[in-house]
Formats: sequence, C-alpha cells, structure tokens
Amino acid sequence: MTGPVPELAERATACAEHLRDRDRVLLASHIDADGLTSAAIAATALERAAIPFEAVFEKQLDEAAIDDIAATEYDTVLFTDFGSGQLETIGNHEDAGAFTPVVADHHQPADRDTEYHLNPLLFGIDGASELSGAGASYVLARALADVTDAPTDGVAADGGTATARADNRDLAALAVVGAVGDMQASGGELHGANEGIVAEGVEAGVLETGTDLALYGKQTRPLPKFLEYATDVRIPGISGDQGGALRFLDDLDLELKTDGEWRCWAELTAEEKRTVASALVKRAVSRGVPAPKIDRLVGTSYVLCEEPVGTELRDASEFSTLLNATARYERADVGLSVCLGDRDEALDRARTLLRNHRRNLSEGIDLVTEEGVTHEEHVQWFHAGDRIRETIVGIVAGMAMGNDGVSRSKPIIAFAEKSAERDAANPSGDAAGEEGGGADVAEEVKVSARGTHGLVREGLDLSVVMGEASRAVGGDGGGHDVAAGATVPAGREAEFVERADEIVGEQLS
Ligand SMILES: [Mn+2]
Repeated sequence: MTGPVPELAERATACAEHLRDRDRVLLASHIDADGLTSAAIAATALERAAIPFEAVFEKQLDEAAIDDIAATEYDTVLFTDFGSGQLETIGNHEDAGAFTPVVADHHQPADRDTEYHLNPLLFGIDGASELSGAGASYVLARALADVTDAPTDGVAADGGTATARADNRDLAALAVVGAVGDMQASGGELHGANEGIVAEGVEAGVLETGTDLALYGKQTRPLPKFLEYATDVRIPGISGDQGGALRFLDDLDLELKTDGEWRCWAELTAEEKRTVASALVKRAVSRGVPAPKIDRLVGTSYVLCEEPVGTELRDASEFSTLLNATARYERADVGLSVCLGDRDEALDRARTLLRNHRRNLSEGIDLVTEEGVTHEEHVQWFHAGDRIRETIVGIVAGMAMGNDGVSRSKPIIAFAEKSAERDAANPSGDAAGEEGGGADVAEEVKVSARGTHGLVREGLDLSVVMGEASRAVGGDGGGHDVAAGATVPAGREAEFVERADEIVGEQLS
C-alpha cells in the first residue's frame, strides 16, 4: 500500500518494520495537543500490533531529558512530535549503543540524520502547514498495521468499522485534532498531506467535513456566547458585546432555546444555521467589515462524528483546546487518556482543567486591565511577578490588547516570574531549593510578547525583537513574528525593555 501520504510510504514502512520486531518500545512525546494526539495514535497502533510500550512526555526534549531516556532499559525509543531537531544528541546515544531511535516528527531536522526518521520535511512536504506530528504518527500507524498481521476478529460482523480499526484508519480523527491544534488549518481548512488524512478519516466513518461558520465553540458554547466570544473576525455590535449578541439573536425569527436554555450551534438544523449565518454576514457588511475578513467567517469544519453532539470531543478545534488545557497544566496523562477513549474520570478532569484555565485567563486579563501597562515610545509592558503563571502570561497579554489603556497599535511585552510548577504540594510557589534546577529558575524571568497582524504587515518581527533584546541582557529568546518569548536574568527587565523599544522603533520606522 502507498498509505495516506505516498511520499512517506517507503520510510514509514521501514520504521514500522523496525518497530514490529521489537519486544518493547519506549514512546516519548511532546506535551501539547499535537504531541498528545501523536502519542495516542502511536500508543494505539503499538497496542494493536501487540508491541508492549511505555509512554513518557516532555515539554522540551533537551539534553537532560534525552539522557534520562537513554538511561532507561529500552533499546528502541519512538519519538513523536519532536526528535528531529534533537538528532545530534539522540545520535550520540545511538552511537554509544544506548537505543535505536524511531522518529515521527514534523519540525526542522538537525544536521544529523538517522535511519528510522519519518519527517515530511525530508520528502519535500511542508511540516509547518501540511503535516503535523500527529499526521506523521498516523502515517507510521497505517504502515504498522500494514506490516503486522491485522486481527481479523469481527471484520465480517462489523464490516467497515472493524476494517478501519484493523488498518488504523480510525486514528485519522486524532491526526486531524493534532493538525488543527498545531494551527495547520490556515485560511479555514487543512491543506496538502493533511487532506489525504482527512479523506481517509471520512472514508473510515470517523470524520465529517463541511462548510460552516469558522467560529470557536460550535459544540459547547450557548449561542449568545458563541457569537459574543468570536473575536477573530470582529463584528461590531456582536463581538465582545453581550447585550448586542443577545439582541441580534432575539431579532431573528427562530426558536433558539430548548426549555429556556440556549441551544448550541451544532444543535441547529441546516436551515436554522443558514438563517443565522446569513444574518451575521449581512450585519458584518452593513457595519463595514471588509470582504476578506467576512470570508474568514466561513471555513471547513472537522467533525468527529462518532462523538456525542454538544461535547468538545466532536469538534477538532474544541478537542484540541481541551488537550492544550491538560498540557498547559502538566497533565499529559489526562490528555492522553481522553484521546485513548476515557470518557469518565479523565474527561471530567480535562474539563475542570479547561475551566480553571479560562478562569486564570480572565483573572489575568482583569489584573492587567486594572493595573494598566507602562507605555514606552514603541512598546507597552507590564510585570506580573508571580500573579500570572508564566505559561499563560503571553495569552493574557494578547487578549488584554484593546482593553482600556492597553493599545493595539504597539506590541505588548509581559514579564512573569519563572518558577517550578506551583501545584497543591507547593502552594506558596517557592521554588528555591527544589530538585531539578530550582535554584536557577528562580533567578530567571519569562518574557512574552504579542503583536497584531496589522503591526506585522508594517514590519514588526517579535522573534527578532525577543532574540536580540534578550541576548543583549544575557538571556535568550525567539518565536514567531506576531508572538515570541524569551528568558532573561531577573533584574535586567528595564534594560530589556529599553533595547526592545529601540528595535521595535527601527522595525516600524
Ligand atoms: Mn507539532
């Protein structure tokens, strides 16, 4: 078979054959929505192939993490959603005979290569937009089913579903969640190699696609919130306007409540959806929203049709948000269990994490808005200290832009204390003296910067700003043009701001 991505078929088969002949495998994956779905796909495929395995997760696959992996008794390590960029360190362990790596990744490879390396970038496919880590893992999973004896139990009885399980095509749904989680649905839909995976998922009966409103929360948000919270394309009088969103819905001649409770978008009939969507477009046009923005209101929806209507698991975008919430709070175990089908304890836990995450965001935004930011000539900034977690301070900064006193015409820089995880066991957040490098983390400050796409069009590149300004004060950083981050030594924040202000001034001049 050629598999869902023909260019990768031969390498995928080589990787799969190597895995098939192992007694056991260590599976190491990245902690984010793409990494969790990658791990779930790989774990399911290994289990179906009767290859015993254990899974570990890392936020960053640094040298220490790779050393820890090498110190285990496993002879074969399957890396998913990372590993390509770390092949120098991994290769040193391979040379020393510690383990044989199998890598299913989509990030930029290091200068060194290895035999069982499955990465779209090696075969002329864009890893940033056309295939995710979960996609690469899916290609591997399909090959693994192909090189192992598929269990034939139930094939005759269950027909298509059992066949999809036997050849791992049912895992396409998770691959799509991973791709969407890695922001690969640019312009409202998935492209390139991802399309082949979508097609297999549709064929296997686990995915449905359709043209739909490209707003977040189709499955779980009550209609007024669904419209009010949609801020990607701002519609005056509805976006961010609770009363406006309610009035807009009231004016439509539709029965949008069941037993006094607002329905969600996914529960509407096709006819009702058409009525709301066309009224929304009409409103946008009449309020002067430009045509290219209005186009962005519509996109392709990826529905996991075996999941119940009205749950976040049914919508690829909501599913990935749920997984990111588990990842952000170091609960990869919870995210993985949800991907593997736990619909009880793990799903409850994941939902609680997402609720808490949203509360933390809203408290963070309130804090920034109340205390305000300091305006320099070209940038604005605030220091959250330990009052906003470093893992969410960047999102908070971005969301606060446009609030009272926080401009959208300058990038925003946010500082937060870098500290070891503040969990229940360590509520004070005092990381000093903790194991695992606690002493030096307390001396570093996390910096996050956010801009707008408008500023980027004018020349802003925050990855350069963060990189140069942080290195000027003895730190390091990078990222993307519109969002970037850095770590700087505590006490050097003022110098950092001064340098960043200069660089932004040059970029926007
Ligand atoms: Mn990824």
